[in-house]
Amino acid sequence: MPGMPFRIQHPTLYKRIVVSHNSVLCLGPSAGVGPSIDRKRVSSFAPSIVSPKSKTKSKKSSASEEPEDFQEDIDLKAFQDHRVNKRLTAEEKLDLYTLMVRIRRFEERAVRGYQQGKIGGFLHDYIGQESVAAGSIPLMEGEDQMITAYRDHGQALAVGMSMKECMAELYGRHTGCSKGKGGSMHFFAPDKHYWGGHGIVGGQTPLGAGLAYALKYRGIKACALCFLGDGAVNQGAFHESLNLAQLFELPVVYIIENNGYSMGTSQDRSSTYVDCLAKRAEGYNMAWDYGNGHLLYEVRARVLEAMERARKKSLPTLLELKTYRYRGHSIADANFEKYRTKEEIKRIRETLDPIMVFQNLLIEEGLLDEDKVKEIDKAARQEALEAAEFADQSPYPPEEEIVTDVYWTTDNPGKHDNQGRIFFND
Ligand SMILES: Cc1ncc(C[n+]2csc(CCOP(=O)(O)OP(=O)(O)O)c2C)c(N)n1
Ligand SMILES: [Mg+2]
Repeated sequence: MPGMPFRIQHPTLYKRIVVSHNSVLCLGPSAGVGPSIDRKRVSSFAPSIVSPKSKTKSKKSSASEEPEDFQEDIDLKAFQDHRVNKRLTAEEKLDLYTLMVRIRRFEERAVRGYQQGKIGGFLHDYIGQESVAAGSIPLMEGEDQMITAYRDHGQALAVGMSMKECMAELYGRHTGCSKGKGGSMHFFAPDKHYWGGHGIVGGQTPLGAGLAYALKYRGIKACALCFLGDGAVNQGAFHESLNLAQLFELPVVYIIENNGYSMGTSQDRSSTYVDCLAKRAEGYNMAWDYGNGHLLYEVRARVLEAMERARKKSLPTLLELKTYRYRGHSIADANFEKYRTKEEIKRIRETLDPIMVFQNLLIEEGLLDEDKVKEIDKAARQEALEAAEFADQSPYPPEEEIVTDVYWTTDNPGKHDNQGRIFFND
């Protein structure tokens, strides 16, 4: 609320100038506008200073241009010593690595199913972005909740949904997590505090505020994670959500998974911004942060700080994590090398692949070796294969189910009046 100190984190991923460890650079709103800024501290664990990438209006870029975002000197070990990572046991670290490998092998198997004509509709894969789900979701505890957009498979596996129920959903089978009626974009598992899977760009952002509102209303100390893409930041609903989240001081963490593209449109062509997208939070007097989403340790550190702000102080945060998708917007996007260069994709794969980076760190930490890497990979491939076989052999939803699970009130007659009264007359 007014007067609240900001916690400002300068973009740390691209155009990095390493000056010294733990030195920081603060940014405030343009001189003369905006509320006062606490310039004392960015973050005790910020590894380096970065030079600002100032930009006030959109610039057209074509696939032939050298993207300015990807020429860096990145500290791949950043945040290794942050308390949230230091407290991890060897087993837990291996679990996080395994989760990323499982997500990738699941997605690859799903792509194959799509190409074989076994999966209809859309299929948006998460390959390249695994560290965001694996770095954030396992930090959920107690009554924490989460919600995301249609690129939802990684988060689903991260909350503990099985490959079988996820793959069956992709195949449109009744054994799927949404009974085969949701498909790729509409995974659901409320019992695991996973509230979807939403196909309308930005549509999940007011719902994310709603989850946080419900927690606060009921006096529960927990937070809601709400993931969105870089393309969703220009939706009106998102800005209404930010306004209400700060106004009501809701315990919500908005995580922009900035993979650089909205379908075939680059961030530069679709958004005006200064430095980064998360800085828009200043317009709502909201805390914000920005980081390298390729690095699992960094994701954990930044997400934890935002979750603690939500849980302990009931305050929202807008956190942007820079990430990348290697394949097309969906598997039907055959032109994914047309709106960006092959070199760009290759460079990210070779230098920042989240699984490769974490694998190297764990090898260095003495927790992984070649045999263990192969073993984890083999198990993940086998699990994905078995999930595809399970999906293939599962039945389609019965005809009579075509009208169920559309409106909650139709499936639960008589209960809606009750719900309404509880909410509005309390
Ligand atoms: C309200 C709305 N407008 C347009 C679309 C079509 N659409 C689907 S995905 C997408 C791009 C979103 O990109 P981004 O938010 O960056 O997510 P990403 O696909 O990169 O994960 C668009 C425009 C939609 N689903 N909903
Ligand atoms: Mg995007």
